[in-house]
Amino acid sequence: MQDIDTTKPIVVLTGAGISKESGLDTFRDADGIWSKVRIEDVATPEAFARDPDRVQAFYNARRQGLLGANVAPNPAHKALAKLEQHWPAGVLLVTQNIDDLHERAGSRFLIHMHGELLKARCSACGDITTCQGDLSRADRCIACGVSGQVRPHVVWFGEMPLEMERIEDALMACGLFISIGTSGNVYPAAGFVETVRQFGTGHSIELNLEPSLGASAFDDAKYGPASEVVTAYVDDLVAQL
Ligand code: BV8
Repeated sequence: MQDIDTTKPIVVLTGAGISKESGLDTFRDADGIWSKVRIEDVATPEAFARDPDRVQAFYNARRQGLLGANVAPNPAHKALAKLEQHWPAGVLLVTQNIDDLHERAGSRFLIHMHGELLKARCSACGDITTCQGDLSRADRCIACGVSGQVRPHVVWFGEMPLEMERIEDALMACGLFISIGTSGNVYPAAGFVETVRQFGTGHSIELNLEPSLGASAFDDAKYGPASEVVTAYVDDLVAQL
């Protein structure tokens, strides 16, 4: 176990792989979401302008799936909440995921850089509200009263991810960068490890089912299901304190 500077904060990046054992599909595994529907048809602003009903239906189905009885945080989500409680210099959890499993597991210092499935946003006034039901073009914004402009509060391809400046500052200041359950396909998240290497001083490790596209950029790696690998790694980190 590499000695990690316990006086510096940790930055964690998660992707769809951490939620797989909770029953949520990933994107690029063989049975993943993008094997069933095209990004261009459901996850771009152009798709929403062209066919809003189809895009709303895609996110409505995922929202109801997330709220289903059999979807709950797994040991990997819980291990990250435990790390946040114990690490003296703090943990910033940056997730590409739009589910709320990190919150349900107890993580508090969290950035959803690609938005949140359980929130809606008005394109007319920017108002953000919680959303547990279905969205449709008939919805009217409660803040500005405009209808037909309420969309999922989700970052689509071609849109700027959220809180990038705060994330980059944290990457440069951290003593440890942990990337979990992400294939390294999607930027700018896939470039975070390079930010740490070039501008930071942190040790970087990938915890994944298999090597990601960016595997060679990491100082270290452990492969296996997140519920096992993340739990074991967090236990080792906390044992150093
Ligand atoms: C932007 C929300 C610019 C929607 C998503 C270079 C630089 C900058 C941009 C680009 C660039 N090159 C290309 C781009 C454009 C694009 C991009 O990256 N395209 C890719 C496809 C090439 N990026 C963008 O458009 C981004 N925006 O750059 O804006 C800009 C600048 C100025 C002004 C305006 C704009 C926005 C990207 C965000 C898109 N939204 N999600 C939704 O969820 O529906 S991305 C989507 O992919 C999800 O968020 C997902 O999380 C994310 C990444 O996927 P992963 O999480 O990695 O999931 P994946 O299935 O791929 O992998 C799962 C991994 O888990 C696998 O490795 C697997 O082995 C592992 N695993 C499986 N089971 C387990 C496991 N691991 C552990 N345990 C297990 N049990």
